[in-house]
Amino acid sequence: YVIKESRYSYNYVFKLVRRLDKNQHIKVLIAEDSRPTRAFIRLLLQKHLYQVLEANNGLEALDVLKDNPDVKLLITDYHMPEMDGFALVKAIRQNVDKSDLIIIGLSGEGESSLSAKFIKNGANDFLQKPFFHEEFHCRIMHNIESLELIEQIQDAANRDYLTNLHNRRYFFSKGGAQYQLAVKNGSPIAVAIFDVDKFKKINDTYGHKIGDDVLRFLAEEIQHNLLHFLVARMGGEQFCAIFPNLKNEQAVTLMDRLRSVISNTSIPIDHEDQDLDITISVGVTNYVHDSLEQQINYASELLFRAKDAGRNIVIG
Ligand code: GH3
Ligand code: MG
Ligand code: MG
Ligand code: MG
Repeated sequence: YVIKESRYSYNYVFKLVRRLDKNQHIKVLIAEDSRPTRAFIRLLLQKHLYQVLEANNGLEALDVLKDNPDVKLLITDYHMPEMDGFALVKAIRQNVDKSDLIIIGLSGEGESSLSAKFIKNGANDFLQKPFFHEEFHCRIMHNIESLELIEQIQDAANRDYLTNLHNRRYFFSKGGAQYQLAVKNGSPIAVAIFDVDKFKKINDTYGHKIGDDVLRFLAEEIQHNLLHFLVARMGGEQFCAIFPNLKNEQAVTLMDRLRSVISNTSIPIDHEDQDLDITISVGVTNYVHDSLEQQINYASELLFRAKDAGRNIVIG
C-alpha cells in the first residue's frame, strides 16, 4: 500500500510506517450521515490501520462515545439529522477537553464559514470536502502526534525523574481521590509509608551516584511487588503506597513481603564487584482520619516506631 502511494515524500512514508504499529491501538469515530462518505473515510482510516467506529448522527455519536471512552479522534460532519456537528462538538466539550479527544470537523464545498465555527465550538481542526488523501492523513497524524506529546508531558509531570515512580503531587491528587471515595463509601483503605534504613551511610560510603543507583533498583523492586497499586516517591529515600479495599492486616502482609524481598536481595553496584544489602522500615495504617494527609502523618508515626524497634520491620 505504501509503495502504491509512492508520490508521497520519502519522509512522510518513513514516518507513516513507524506510526502504523501505534495506529492499531487508536480508535476513531466517524459521525457522518452520508453512507458513501462514511464508507470512504472508513477506508482511508483502515488503510492506516486505525480502529474505526461509525455513527449516523450526533446522538448516535454520543452513544458510541459513552460505550467507548477510549476513542481518541472524532471526525464529524456538520449537516446531520437528529443532532448536527456543532451541537455534537458543544455537547462533548462540556466534559471532555481538547487534550483528551481530538475533534476534526468536516465541511462541504462553499461552506468555508463552517470551518471557523467548528473551531469556535471546540473542534481541534477541520477538513474541507473534497480533500486529498495526503491532506487527510497529514491532518490526522499531526493532531494525534500533538495529543501524544501532551500525554507525554502530563505523564512526565506526574513522575519522579530519578526513579520514574509517580511523584508526591500525583500521589496526593490520584491517591487523594481514591481515599475520599473510600471514606464516602465506608470501604477499607490502607496507606503505607516506607523508608530505606540508614541510607545516609550508603551515600557516605559509596557516594551519591551509587546512592542514586540503589534508589532506582529499589524503585523497580517496589513497582514489581506492588503492581496495580499507586506507589510514589515522596522525596529522598521515602515512598508511599495506597491500597483501596485492603484491610490493615492484608496491607501489612503485602508490605512485609516487599520488606522481606528487599532484605533478601543483594543489589549489584559499580564498586569493586561488591553487592549491597539494604533494608526498609514500614508504617501501615487503615482508615482513621478523613484526609489522606492526616492518614499519612499517622503512618509516619508508625514508621518512626519501626525505626525505634530496630529497623527492617513493618508496623501496622
Ligand atoms: P533512617 O534509617 O533513620 O531512615 O536513616 P537514614 O540515613 O536513611 O535517614 P536520613 O534521613 O538521616 O538520611 C537520608 C539520606 O538520603 C540523606 C540524603 O542525602 C539521602 N538522599 C535523599 N535524596 C537522595 C537522592 O535523591 N539521591 C541520593 N543518592 N541520596 C539521597
Ligand atoms: Mg451530512
Ligand atoms: Mg532512611
Ligand atoms: Mg529519612
